[in-house]
Amino acid sequence: MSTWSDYKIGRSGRITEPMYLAENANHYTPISWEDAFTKIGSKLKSIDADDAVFYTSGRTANETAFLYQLFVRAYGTNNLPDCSNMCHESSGTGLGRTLGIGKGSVTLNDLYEAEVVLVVGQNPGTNHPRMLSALQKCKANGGKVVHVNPLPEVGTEKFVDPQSPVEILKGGTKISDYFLQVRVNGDIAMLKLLAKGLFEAEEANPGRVLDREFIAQYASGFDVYRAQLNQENKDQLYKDCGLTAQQLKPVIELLANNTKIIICWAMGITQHVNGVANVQEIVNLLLLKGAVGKPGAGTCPVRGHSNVQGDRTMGIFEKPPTRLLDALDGRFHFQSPREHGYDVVESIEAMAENKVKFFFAMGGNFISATPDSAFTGKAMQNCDLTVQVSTKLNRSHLVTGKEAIILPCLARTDADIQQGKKQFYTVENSMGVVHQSKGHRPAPSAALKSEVDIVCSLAEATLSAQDTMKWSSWRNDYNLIRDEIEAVIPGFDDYNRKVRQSNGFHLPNGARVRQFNTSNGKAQFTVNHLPQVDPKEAEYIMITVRSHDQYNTTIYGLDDRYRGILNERRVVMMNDEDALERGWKRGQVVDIESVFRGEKRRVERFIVIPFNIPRKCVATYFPECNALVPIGAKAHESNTPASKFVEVNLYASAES
Ligand SMILES: Nc1nc2c(c(=O)[nH]1)N[C@H]1C(S)=C(S)[C@@H](COP(=O)(O)OP(=O)(O)OC[C@H]3O[C@@H](n4cnc5c(=O)[nH]c(N)nc54)[C@H](O)[C@@H]3O)O[C@H]1N2
Ligand SMILES: Nc1nc2c(c(=O)[nH]1)N[C@H]1C(S)=C(S)[C@@H](COP(=O)(O)OP(=O)(O)OC[C@H]3O[C@@H](n4cnc5c(=O)[nH]c(N)nc54)[C@H](O)[C@@H]3O)O[C@H]1N2
Ligand SMILES: [Mo]
Repeated sequence: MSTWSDYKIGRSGRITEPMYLAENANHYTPISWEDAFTKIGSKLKSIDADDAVFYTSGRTANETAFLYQLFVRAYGTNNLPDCSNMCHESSGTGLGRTLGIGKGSVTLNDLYEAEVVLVVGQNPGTNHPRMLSALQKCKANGGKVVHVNPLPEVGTEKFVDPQSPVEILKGGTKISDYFLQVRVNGDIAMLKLLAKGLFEAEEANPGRVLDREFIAQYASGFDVYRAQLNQENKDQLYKDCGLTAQQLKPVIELLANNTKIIICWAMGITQHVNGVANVQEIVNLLLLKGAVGKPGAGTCPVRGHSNVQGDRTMGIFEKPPTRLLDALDGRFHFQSPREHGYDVVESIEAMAENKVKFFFAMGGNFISATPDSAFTGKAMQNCDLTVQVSTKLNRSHLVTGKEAIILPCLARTDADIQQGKKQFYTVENSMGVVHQSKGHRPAPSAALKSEVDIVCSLAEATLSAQDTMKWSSWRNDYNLIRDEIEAVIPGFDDYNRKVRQSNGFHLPNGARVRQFNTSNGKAQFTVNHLPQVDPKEAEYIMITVRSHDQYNTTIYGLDDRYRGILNERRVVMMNDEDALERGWKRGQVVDIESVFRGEKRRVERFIVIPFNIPRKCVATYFPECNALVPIGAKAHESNTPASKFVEVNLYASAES
């Protein structure tokens, strides 16, 4: 199977029994559930807790996530990296510092009501199609949408609501009113220009543009922020963002003349070395307008996996707040570890240094999703035992530790019946709404276990029995797990009742009501310096993006219909003139080499597609180009791999 493409692996169906790969073996063989847990438990009991790493992807439901982090901490470590580390960690860090909560502040209603929505570094047409209906509703109410992206993402340009016959006849609505084709990583420069524009408008119209009352009452750091903004040179800012005064003018007017403003963003903002600063600069702009904590306004980091936000709320975090640990200790009578654990990049680095003996993945595809594929693959092979809880087969089952186990689990669409009773799970969406999730499809095999069951068995095989931890009852009745969550995690009062309401319930959100849980109780303006935009060591800046027919590392098809790229994923989208300059036409075969602090990484035989993208910027697909993303290129503070800023050279491939 190692020779198969990811596409083929992903299409090979589900496995229904646990599989074991012995040391030096080249095939997996079936193993009983009991033997699998015995092997895992005895390994865990034989090593230091901090030599084990427990990864989580973002599909894991609240109930599983809560029990999983409880088990891991009772075992003795905070090594709980998750896909968030590669995704919205920069948002969590930047928002936590400035607004006191690491999540967005808006609800769906706010989006409908907003007068202006900026969609920055996000491709909703492909990745969040349901959000287009919300934007369409916003526009029907008179709102305007501004799209900020190096690529003219077509889904945002034209959207046909499949539910509406009238829409289908009209050929759809244009979602974005303005498109700002920013250079890769030009967002801070652009945001500063927009802010400068607002200050100028305020001078012309004193008291009409900035929300002075909000700034005085709720914010701090305004004077320092303004003084630094004054120092910025406009010509430099225009050069860095690649936009003109003419392009920015109408957007500045929109922002100046309206007060209900929402900024949405995703990976184009977070996956940069300066990802946290990007988020903070977004907050600055909103604060100037008092556009936080009122209807129709606020922050909207648009999430990926269905429960990535809930997992964090449940305590899947390598840097847990003391409040959570104290609550766990109080409820379950043990001493949780206080030292921070490894995040994703730190886990890989620790593996490379032979410090990790055991790796466990609750879902996901660690090997393909992480940066620096060759380095990460080698690092993983240093582990003694690696275990994957999975619904589908993927590359992570083939690049493993010396021994490996696959534990197949029920998917969230499968009916989950324990002791004759149908169970349901709960998840939290991007807007902080907790609701039920229940599978209906009959499970492909009666031998499959639920994720909750797997965690309980893992705990029983590893921990000595403790009467505070009722693994055998929890696995049979998920209501009992929700009672534990209610006792430990704030905001879940009356959980079992409230989550049975038809639309679930909203978790408390300080920023939404202008209670800023920061060091001084105020929203913080921050000073963010201009980041690197030009390549220093190579010729181009590469971004890695998703196509229409994939869900992260699962490739459903080889077409990217919105971008008009068919039947091929090993492509480099490059600026027409840049291509012309090299004498290359569509179809030219090239090798891509990334350069980082003198280190070089290379992938071969990619096809050039001349494209509408700023000069010296190129785009490739994730995960095909993860081999080029250096493990050392990561965001300050959030440690998120900088997969949207890789310096690369392109070379015509040698004929073969
Ligand atoms: N169909 C589908 N849906 C998905 C996923 C999927 O793989 N497939 N993945 C899910 C997950 S986990 C996530 S996190 C989300 C991801 O959703 P997105 O963040 O929309 O996904 P990406 O393809 O990474 O696209 C990032 C966008 O940022 C732009 N961009 C890149 N660099 C910059 C920059 O420097 N500045 C600006 N302004 N823009 C930039 C790119 O051109 C691209 O349009 O989608 C989720 N939904
Ligand atoms: N270069 C580059 N790298 C990136 C990104 C990028 O934009 N560019 N994006 C990053 C982002 S935003 C993210 S979120 C990560 C994604 O990282 P991951 O979450 O690790 O990767 P996925 O591809 O979403 O994982 C898919 C696998 O999850 C398993 N799975 C699916 N559903 C379930 C379930 O219900 N239970 C269990 N146990 N398993 C299940 C299946 O086996 C499937 O093969 O990748 C990151 N990596
Ligand atoms: Mo993500």
